[in-house]
Amino acid sequence: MLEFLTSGESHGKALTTIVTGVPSNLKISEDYINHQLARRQAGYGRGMRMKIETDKAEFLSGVRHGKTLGSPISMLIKNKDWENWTEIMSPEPVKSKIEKITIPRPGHADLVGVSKYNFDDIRNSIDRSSARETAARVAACSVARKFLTEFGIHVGSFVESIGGIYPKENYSGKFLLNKLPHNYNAEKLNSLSDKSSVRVLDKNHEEKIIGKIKTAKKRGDTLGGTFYVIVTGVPVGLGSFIHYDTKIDADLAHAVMSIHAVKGVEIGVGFDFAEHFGSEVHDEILIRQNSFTRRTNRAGGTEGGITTGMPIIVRAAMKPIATLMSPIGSVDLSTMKEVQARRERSDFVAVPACAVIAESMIAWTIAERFLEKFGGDSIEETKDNFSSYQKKLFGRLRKNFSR
Ligand code: EPS
Repeated sequence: MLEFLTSGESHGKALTTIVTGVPSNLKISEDYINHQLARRQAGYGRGMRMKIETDKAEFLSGVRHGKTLGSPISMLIKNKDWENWTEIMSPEPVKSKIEKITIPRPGHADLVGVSKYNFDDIRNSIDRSSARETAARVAACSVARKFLTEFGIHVGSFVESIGGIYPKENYSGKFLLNKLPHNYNAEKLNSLSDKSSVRVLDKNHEEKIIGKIKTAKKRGDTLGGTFYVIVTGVPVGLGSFIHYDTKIDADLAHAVMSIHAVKGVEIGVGFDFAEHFGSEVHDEILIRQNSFTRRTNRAGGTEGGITTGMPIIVRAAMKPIATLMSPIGSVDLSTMKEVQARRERSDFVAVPACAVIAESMIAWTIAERFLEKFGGDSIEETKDNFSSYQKKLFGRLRKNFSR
């Protein structure tokens, strides 16, 4: 079973992750992981912290001479900012008096964190609830992403809107209406979106969004947005309808909703399904080149909690960052009086980064279900199992149903 854990506080010494269940002999390098980490750090509207950090993962175990060993893969990502926080975040008690944070930011985990864990300093809550943790997630999930590429499965994303600014062209429609070449590789999306400072697909749209972010900055305010993640090359049959916790659409929603500040997730046309006749939205089944395909892909690549073989299409909404330079109302827990919320260094917009994190979490989810179905202790064994299934799939059904 594929599993990962992360550890680390935002201003602690480092972030770490342990990834288990990866078959042996998968080719992987620190450069591959670091490329994904750099993508997570980018985006117009991020704050000062991203100028301090250049996230780099270092393998501590599980990889030898560029290949996985099948043993737990552990990685370390140092926080460069740690040198400015050695006293405040010291694991040992310190002599100097550390000022406690007593005013929670609405929308952040500050108040719920101190309530739940019985803290006397909001710092204890801030540091683990920070989206900095997603650097460790991206490192872990990049192993899954690399694994998937061995099977022709690719993950890409783009930002659809920031602050309510949408593109003129309905890009997502291309995926939902299945207007792409048969062998479309979703990574092509990244070669376009990564060129944009807000990870959108056209220049005009980018300019409008940057204008809106500048307005937000001037107001001391923040913005959220929506993005798409697309996965191509997914085989038929990942996930299952057998139980509530085996459905891959539920897994995908969980994976994306677990990302900081994500408040909505849709698969395929999502909420739009609710507004149409069934005949207008379900994807007709066709036979092409000895396999099944669909005229459209409004279901977003899943039916009955199982992948259909069409691209997976996930859309999600991220709320605006909670830290506001022009704060809204809160309460000072040291006086129990109503005051303005505390300012704290933060981002103005992190939707482009969020899309990269969602790509990573989705790659993880697909890899989990892929390994559950095809197994294998080595990548060679997984490949044998996979290719035998793929080869026989259509013929088996034809035989089963032949009269
Ligand atoms: C982040 C690091 C954080 C924030 C951001 C994400 O660093 P710092 O708190 O030192 O500025 O920039 O986290 C948040 C917006 C948040 O609300 O927690 C990162 O590495 O992605």
